[in-house]
Amino acid sequence: MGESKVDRMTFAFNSRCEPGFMERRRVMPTDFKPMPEQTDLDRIERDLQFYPSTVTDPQTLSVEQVEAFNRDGYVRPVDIFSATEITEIRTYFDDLLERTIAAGGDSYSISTAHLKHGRVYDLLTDSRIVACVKDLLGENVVGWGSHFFCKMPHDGKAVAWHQDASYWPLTPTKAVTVWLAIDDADVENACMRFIAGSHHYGHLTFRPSGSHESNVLNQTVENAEQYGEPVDDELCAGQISLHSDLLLHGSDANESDRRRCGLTLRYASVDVRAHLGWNEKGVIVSGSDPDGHWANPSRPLSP
Ligand SMILES: O=C(O)CCC(=O)C(=O)O
Repeated sequence: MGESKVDRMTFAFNSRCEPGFMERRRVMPTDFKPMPEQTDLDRIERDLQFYPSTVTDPQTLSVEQVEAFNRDGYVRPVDIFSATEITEIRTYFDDLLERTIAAGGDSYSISTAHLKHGRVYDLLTDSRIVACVKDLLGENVVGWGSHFFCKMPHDGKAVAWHQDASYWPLTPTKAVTVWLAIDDADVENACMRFIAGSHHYGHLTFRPSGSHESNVLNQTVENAEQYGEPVDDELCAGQISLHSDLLLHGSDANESDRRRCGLTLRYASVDVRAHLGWNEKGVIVSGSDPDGHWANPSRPLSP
């Protein structure tokens, strides 16, 4: 499950309207696996320690929320979309899910969606969401990930306790996940759970998940409660939470009759370096990228 497709750059020559004019256009790779091989990750020297937010004059979050992020590793809940807006987003997602399932995918397989779907790119770059992220990461921010975690009723899938940074070929750990509730998410339909303060422990030991765990991902941190208090990330549709890439989190299987869909949007400070070609995913959503490390792809045309 490597990133070989990503590492192989492909280029196409497209003719333009003017006779005899050939434009050299780069074809952006879009087929990234959410979980690189462990052997590939092990080859990368990563700095996996918590970098607290240094923002002292947040413009959208409060000073207390920034302090809470530094102390607890998360901020929640934050109102973003109105009922009308999130209903439109849900209708869009329902259609995308239908198309995905018809093409052989499932409710967890829509990832790196901002490179394929213009509507998801719009969510990644939404100014209200980015404003919150900037208050944690500072002015220069790249949005590089988008993955729907859609728990269908009784689908039996859990997300074992894990740290996002453990999966990612990024260094240093200055990344934040925004979890946007597409559906209402509560204890009954298996909302995400955090272990408050667990981001202060650095990179924690994990084991590969066993098949009996029906884990959506593939790492499990044992005895998570030893690192802090579990917190239910209950959100109304249209709200977000934001969590550090080192915070332990996960979710149980959805035993209810209600769907629970969330869209994870991943951001990092632009000084974070991406390996395995992941810099190709990064859209500059605020400020600038002085080193030009991130590819900053444009909005995809397809819905
Ligand atoms: O949606 C969930 O239950 C888990 C999401 C998650 O693991 C993540 O944001 O990395």
